[in-house]
Amino acid sequence: MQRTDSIAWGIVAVFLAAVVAVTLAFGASDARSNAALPTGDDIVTAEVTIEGMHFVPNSVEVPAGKRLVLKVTNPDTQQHDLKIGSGYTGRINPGESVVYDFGEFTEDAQGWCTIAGHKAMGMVFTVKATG
Ligand SMILES: [Cu+2]
Repeated sequence: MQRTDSIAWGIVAVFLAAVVAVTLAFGASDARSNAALPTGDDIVTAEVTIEGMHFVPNSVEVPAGKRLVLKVTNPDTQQHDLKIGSGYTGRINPGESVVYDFGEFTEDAQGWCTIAGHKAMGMVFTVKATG
């Protein structure tokens, strides 16, 4: 009886430890999240909406030394995404938003939607590095 209780509590403890580990691994370090835009002196944020095969707005200025964090919202009826350099939001489902930290920019950069044909139809986004 005593021994069975100990084993049961041991299993519970292992399970809880696993949940905490998974939460830390996938919560804190993931650049993509559905959270609200962060704030801070070292961050430039913008809300970008996809409308009729365009990003609105389709450009943003990022001063030197600041990180660009975008909230991209897709109200369209099909998936879209946004890739700028090595930064990538991943596919954004219809009706969903993704907050993504694209990091710092030392020079101008162009981004686009990677889904076939969308870039040619106007889904491009310009980052202007200033300062
Ligand atoms: Cu697209």
